[in-house]
Formats: sequence, structure tokens, C-alpha cells
Amino acid sequence: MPSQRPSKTACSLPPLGMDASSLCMDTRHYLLRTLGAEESVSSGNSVYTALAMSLRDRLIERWKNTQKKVAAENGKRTFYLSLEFLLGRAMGNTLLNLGLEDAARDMLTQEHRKLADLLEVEPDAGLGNGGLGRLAACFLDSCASLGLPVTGYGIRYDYGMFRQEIRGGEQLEEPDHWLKNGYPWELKRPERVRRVHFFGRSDTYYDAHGKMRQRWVDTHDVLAVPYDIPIPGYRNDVVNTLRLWRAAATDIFDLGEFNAGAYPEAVAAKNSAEHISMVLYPNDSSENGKELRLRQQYFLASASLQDVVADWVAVHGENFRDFAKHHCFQLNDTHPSCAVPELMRLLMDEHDLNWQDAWNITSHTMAYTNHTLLPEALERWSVRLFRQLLPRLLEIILEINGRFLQEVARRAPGDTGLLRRLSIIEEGGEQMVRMAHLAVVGSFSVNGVAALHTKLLCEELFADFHHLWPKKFNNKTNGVTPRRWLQWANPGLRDLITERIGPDWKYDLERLRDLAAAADDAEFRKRWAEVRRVNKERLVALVHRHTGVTFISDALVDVQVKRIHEYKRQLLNALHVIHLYDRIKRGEAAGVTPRNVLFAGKAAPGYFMAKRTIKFINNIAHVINHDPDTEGLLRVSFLPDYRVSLMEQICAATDLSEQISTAGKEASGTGNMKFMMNGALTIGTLDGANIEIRDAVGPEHFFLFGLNAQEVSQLRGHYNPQIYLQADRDLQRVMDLIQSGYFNAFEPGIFDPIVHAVTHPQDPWMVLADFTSYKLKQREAAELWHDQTEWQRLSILNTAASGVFSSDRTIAQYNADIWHLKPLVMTP
Ligand code: GL9
Repeated sequence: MPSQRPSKTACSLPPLGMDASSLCMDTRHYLLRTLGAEESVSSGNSVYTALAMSLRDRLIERWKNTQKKVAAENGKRTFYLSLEFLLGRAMGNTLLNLGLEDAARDMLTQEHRKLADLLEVEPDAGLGNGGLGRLAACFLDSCASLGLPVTGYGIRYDYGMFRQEIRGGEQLEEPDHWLKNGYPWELKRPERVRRVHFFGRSDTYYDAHGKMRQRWVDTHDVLAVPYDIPIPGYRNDVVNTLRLWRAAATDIFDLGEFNAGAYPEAVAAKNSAEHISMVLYPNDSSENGKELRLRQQYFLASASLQDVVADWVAVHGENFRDFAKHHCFQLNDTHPSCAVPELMRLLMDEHDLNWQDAWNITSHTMAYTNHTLLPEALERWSVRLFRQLLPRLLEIILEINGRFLQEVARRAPGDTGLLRRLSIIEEGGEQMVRMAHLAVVGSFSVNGVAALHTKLLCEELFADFHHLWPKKFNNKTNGVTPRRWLQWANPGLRDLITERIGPDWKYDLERLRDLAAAADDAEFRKRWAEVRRVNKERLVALVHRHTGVTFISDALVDVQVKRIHEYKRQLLNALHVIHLYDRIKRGEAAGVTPRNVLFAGKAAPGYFMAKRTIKFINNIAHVINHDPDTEGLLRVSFLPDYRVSLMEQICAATDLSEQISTAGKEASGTGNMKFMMNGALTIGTLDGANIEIRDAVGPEHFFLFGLNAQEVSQLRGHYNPQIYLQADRDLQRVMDLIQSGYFNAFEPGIFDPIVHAVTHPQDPWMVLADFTSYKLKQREAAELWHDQTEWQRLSILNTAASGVFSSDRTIAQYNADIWHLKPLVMTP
């Protein structure tokens, strides 16, 4: 019997309700009928999943409409290529952006559940190390909120950033199996799988027209399977896409390669393909040179570009004339810079373009963002490894370099030093591919992430390139999304602000300026202080729960949370804490302002000094917190497993934000912006975006100390820490206390490396040089704390001046100067 199709109208779906009762119906449906949970005993986990599914339905509705709109407009699009997207949790953000927070809360209240408890069920999606990965996540939120057609491309790591445990004061790393309960925010797209080549060789052949061409043959292929995550804009019905690739073995397995009887080995070989997307490399600001990492980088670049090119061909056939007008690829650091030679390869080898046409397209679609000046972070891959793993790509890179150096030689005849400095290939020892040079040569735009950083890029790291192509270089000072980092993290402050200045700031953060007048209103200051006090109580409880340390109520909350790295100078902060303790012990308690000092952050597993710094802080905390003399005066805590969801609680409760890197080393910083937005005052050096924060709030409202970048670089070579030690009795006492073994009575010698690091003339971070000015500035901050009227006034002024640090401003600038996309306007 022929099957009968139901008529179209009989099956059309009504739009989904955006009220508590529709949400409730759907959530019950998923809970009882899809997950098969028992109503009376359903766990928080299944309720969370059921609610996530109901929200996802509402996202998908808007997602489809957005995709239709993008296709109909046929305009330019940007693709943000990044090895890291540090998303954190999705549920709160979804509720906020869709405007469903109250509906969800009402629905759960009826079920005798608390939204806050449900939110805690969700593991953080920790697919990034720190600032660089979190910036990518903030950017996606801003792109969607501004209605810009931007797609993120990344890797779906099975294991994200490791979980940090602290045992005996030391960091232990545990794998982060964030997918173990499934991830309801993603959709697998098996129909869009791509094939990525590795190994093999480049082969010359003649095509049907007798033209000599290259092709990559005898390859070992890996499949790239896409998983899409919806990225909702803020109350604008736009939903963009983050597409993450998972590696899978091709076919079932290649039995031919194995001996008869080696069936299990053949099956096991499938693993090596899948290893590519197994784990995020936990390195902060340092390269590691591992082959698997290069595989990840090429895997991302190739799968993503193939995806975009296939979509183009589906609509325009083999005509690539307007491709560059329709596409921009923003490279998040050099990590995805294989995209430059890979686009050349796809256009030439697979779509028959000649070199010049392919180069015109490539060099007009790629844009590169640099995120660090630290030499140890600049990626270099050996030519030998490239030749073995990606032979056809190396060939293209060498050709790009040859043509580039010819152009340089034409412009500056005879300057062999310049050629050597600019070359994509580093000569001397083993030949290396300099990925930053590849990215600069292949891109039409190169940007830094804060004003000072961009200036140093132009004057130092890329001085020769800047001389050659001054117009390529531009600054885009970082920002953070005010949805997650103010509205969501700090609902108390959100509502207070709205009550005072109305809701427009939620769409244009610069409107926070209107708050400045309220800084002089005593009643408003009282309410401001009250919101912050409640936030602090929540943080105090969190610290107690996770560390057992009882913070002093109503004391100054002094916070340094970020990756542990020598250049960020957690040690400088630790020395100051010891100094405060020393003052208490010397009977100066009366002059010491009660203070809670919070540290958190992960150390790269192979970074000895960073790990020893964690141990140092924990030992100091132990001694101080157990000394009765410090009661009510000083508490120190190292909070384990720092991550996005913890920062949401920390930033809303911080009084003093520590941004104390050696000047010239922190490209921008973004934690500094989150703290400022939530009303913290900053103590910091003239580094990265601190400079712009100080300009925005006014120098008189910022605790500035230390050498500036120029002074740091002038001091290099004749730095003598002994001078600073001899000039400051307090510093001598701090160092004497450490050297006496006061903080390691049962662990002799363990802090010798720390003493050595800061007293050595080669200390690149010049910790002791800044100690005295840091100590004095801390004293100023402590004194100001006693004047709560003034402190709260400055707190309000900080928030009021923070509008410029919205990532909406950053993205609007990327769009105006680099992307030139037309915003989508969704009509209901
Ligand atoms: C970083 C810089 O160090 C930060 O100063 C900057 O704010 C961010 C975002 O631009 O990028 N570069 C970098 O490699 N990391 C950064 O945070 N490291 C990590 O993300 C761990």
C-alpha cells in the first residue's frame, strides 16, 4: 500500500511560547517523555537537561530564521577562527539573552526548586586557557548582540582545561570530562563532515588541459565532524553559530595496512585519528612545539575553510571572483594561521585558480590578531615537522616566502639583514616556520589588543613589517560582554543601576556615564554599598566552602585571579601579604586595615615556577590564617579550580583589583575590565588596558605604581635587585622571614627557587624594583578604605566609566575597520 504523506499544513508548528507556563509544559514534556524521569525523584541533573532542551527549542527557532536571513541577504560574513572558546556555562546566558530569566524562575518556584541550584548543575565548557579563549567567547556574544553575521570555528575537545585540585598546598591536575553527562547545547551535523589530509607527498601532474599542477597524494585522512552551538544575541532574535570540530577516523578502518590477524590493532589505530580533538593544550603564553598541537591547528584551519568554500561553491559554482568581498577570516592569534597556506591550497589545487588570483583572495580575506609580545609564546614549527606532516602546505609556505622576500629585495636592495629578519623561515639553527610572520604576510589587517600593546607591536616585535606596511597595523582594545559580566554576574547592581538611569545602558554600555552623578548621592551610595556587601557575603561563603578559610566580614576584599605566571607577578602580591603580616607581628596592628586577600588561578602543568608560586601562597596563607595575632586583621586564601563560573561570583564582590604585571608584558588583560565594571578599584601598573582604564576613570581614581614599560626596558641589562633590597627595610624583613624558613618549617629549601628568582639580577620581571611603590600604594588604598564614603564614590565612578570596555565597542570597531559587515535586523 502506498504510504500517505500528511499534508504540509497538518504538520506546521506553532511558534513557541516565551512565558512561564509554556516553558513549564515543555520542560515537563522533556523530563517525563524524553528523559523518562520519575516526577517525584527527578534529580537536579535531569531537570537541568529538560529545561536546557526547552530553551534549545527556542534557540533553534531563532537560529533557523537567522540562517534564512543571512542566506537571503547574501552579504559579507566573518569567520572567527580560534583554538579556544572559553564559554563557561550556557544556561544563565541563554535565559538572560532570550529574556526568560523570570519565566524560568517562576516555573521552578512552582516546582519548589531554586534556579540558582539548577544552574550549578551545568559544568563549565572550559575550552580555553584564559584571556584569549574568554575573549573569543565574549566576542561571539557581542557579534550576535550587534546582529553581525559572524560564525565561530573551533575544536570540540573531549577534555577542556584541566580541573585543579590543591593537595598539601600544591596543584594537582585532573582531567576535565565536561561531556560525561552529554551537552544539551550542541547539535551534531554529520551531513557536513569534512576530510582533512595529513602526511603523504606533493605530486606534480598534468591536468586534462595539459596544465602542470600540484596535488597532495598518499595522505592519511581524518574526518572532521561538526557540532554546532547556538549563540544568541541579546533580545534581538539573532542566533549565530559556533561550529566545533571533532576528529573521527575515516571509513571504519584500513584493514589493508595491517597484517592478517591484526584486526584489533587496526581497530585501535582508529584512536590515533580521534586523538586530535582529545584534549586542549593547557599552555598559557608559551608554545610547546608538540606535533599533536600542529595537527590540531591544521585540522581546525582545513575543516573550517573547506566548510566555507563548499558553501560558496554550492551557490556560486567555481567562480571565486567575489569571494574576498564576501568573506573575512579573523585569526585569533597565530594558532589557526595554517589557514593562509590552506586557503591557497584549496583555491589552487582543488579549484584550479592560479597563484596570483588565489593570493589576491587569501591576502584580502585573512586578518590576524596578536595577543602577546612574550618571545616564548611566538609559535615556530620546524620545517622538518611541517615537511613530514603537511608537505603540500610547506611547499606553499616556501613559495609565499620566496615571493615576499623578492618584493622586499626590490624595495630595499642589498639589505640582507632585513631579508633575514622578515623571512617566514628562520635560518641559523634548525630551519623553523615563524607563524607570526606567515600571519602578517598573509593578512590585510594585523591588530594588537590594547593601545600600548599595539604600539609595542609596531615599534618592536613587528617593527620591520610596520615599516613595510604601516597601514596594515591597527589597535582594537579588548572588551568583555556586559551581559555575562555585569547583568548576569551582578543582578543586584544591574537592578540598582536601572532604577537610577533607566534601562538604555543594557543596549549601549557607554550610557553608564549617567551614573557618575549618583556618586555624590549619599542615599544611592548606601544602596550601592549594600548590594556589594550582599555579593561579598556570597563570596565569603564560597571561599569558606571550598577552602575552609573564614574571611573577615566587612574587610577589604583584595583579589588577584588569573593564570599563574611570573610576568603577572603573583609573587609581588605574596611579598606584600608577608609584609602586612610582618607589620602585625611587629605590633603595628592598629595601623593595618582589615583585609581578605584572595588568589586563584591555574599553572601550566610543566611550569615549575608557577607551581611553586601556588605552593608558596598556600603556605603563607596557612601560617597567617593560623596565627591568632592576625584575627580580624588578615586572611589569605587560594581558591582552587579558577574558571568562568567562579569569576562570575568573584568579580561582583571585589573591592580591590590587582593588575600588577611588569609593564610591557600583559598585552591587555580582561579581568581588569570585569572588576572595574562591577565597581572595584584597581591597583596596577601602566600595562596593557590598565592604561586605558586609568584614563577612563581618571588618574586620581586609580592606584598606580611601578616602573613604566620604557623604564623597564631601559633598566634591562643593569638591573640590580640588591639596590631595592637595601633601600627598603620592610622588604629586607620580608626576604629574611622567607629565608628563615618561616613558611616552610617542615619542607626545607622549597622556597629557595623563589628567593633566587626575585633576588637574581637576571629577573626579567623586576619584582623587587616595584615592591616599594607597590607597598606605598597599597597603604594609600588601605587608608582610603577607612573613608567608606569616598571609597563607594570611587566604586560608582569606576562602573560609570567602564562603558568603553564593553566588547560591543570592540566588535563595532572590528566591524568598522576590518570586517565591514551589515547588521542583520530580524523582523518577527
Ligand atoms: C592573552 C594576553 O596575555 C592577555 O593580556 C589578553 O588580554 C588576552 C586577550 O587578548 O590574550 N594572550 C595569551 O596568550 N593569553 C592571554 O590571556 N593567554 C591565555 O589566554 C591563557
